[in-house]
Amino acid sequence: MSRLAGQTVLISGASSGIGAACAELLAPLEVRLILLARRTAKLQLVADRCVAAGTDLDNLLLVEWDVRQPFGLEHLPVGWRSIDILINNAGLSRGLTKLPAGEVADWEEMIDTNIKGLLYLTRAITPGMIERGRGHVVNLGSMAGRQTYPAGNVYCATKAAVRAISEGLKIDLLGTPVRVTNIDPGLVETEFSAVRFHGDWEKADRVYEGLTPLTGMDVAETILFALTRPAHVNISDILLMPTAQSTATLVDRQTRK
Ligand code: NDP
Ligand code: 8X3
Repeated sequence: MSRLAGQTVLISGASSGIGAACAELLAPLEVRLILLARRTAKLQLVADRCVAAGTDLDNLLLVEWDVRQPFGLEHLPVGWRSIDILINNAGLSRGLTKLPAGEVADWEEMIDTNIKGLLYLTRAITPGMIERGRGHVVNLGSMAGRQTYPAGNVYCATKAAVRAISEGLKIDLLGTPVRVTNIDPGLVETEFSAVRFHGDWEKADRVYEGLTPLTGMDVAETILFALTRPAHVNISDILLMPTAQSTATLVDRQTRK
């Protein structure tokens, strides 16, 4: 029996990339999975892969939701509201533009998704964790939250905010058994850069050109490690990056031919 058996896990941003990899990795571990995102067709594909990996259909709930909306448990069916693990993964960057030329709409989308979306889910779900005496919140920050890079301005700021929120939540949960983990990856090849460049996949591919980036599954495996430590162990903070990356801007592009 898996250490996580019987636990209910909500993954935001489960339709793609790191969130989808988390769903697939957790699928054979006898958990109940709530997969949340806006694109339901993509969520359905992830759900199909979870079923192929071993999840029972009864243990799978797909939720079409935009995290920029304030969230309440009433948006989940009765029977799915006792969440043990929250993976706050939904997030995005928009644009790579110097601040004086920045698009206000891009800033708002990043701030509303990466900061406020994470806060809404956390506010709705952590009181039940405290009440039931168990829970784990995993927040997807980024190396970008530790090191601001040129034209990264607002995206980097949102990820610095995630880091501060993770620290603050850990402090505020002291005296409860609820755990908090902040995960800061470097370059991960997902839809991330295509979203950043508003669908320009050629430009997106150039971000990962010449190096072997992390995969969504590399990050998911790291999250699983944190989730499966004994109850008295809180993995607070993880920075992981490709071997071919040293800082937000220092990358060796000779490693992938
Ligand atoms: P993807 O673009 O592949 O996945 C992003 C996910 O977030 C999608 O499932 C998307 O679903 C969801 N999402 C975005 N906006 C919303 C919204 N308003 N409401 C609900 N869901 C939303 O990127 P990644 O997997 O790479 O990104 C996952 C997280 O990891 C993000 O927080 C990102 O900042 C972070 N990260 C990524 C790194 C990278 O290099 N890729 C490195 C470090 C951190 P949908 O569009 O269907 O709603
Ligand atoms: C995503 C990593 O360096 O592309 O957070 O911003 S980076």
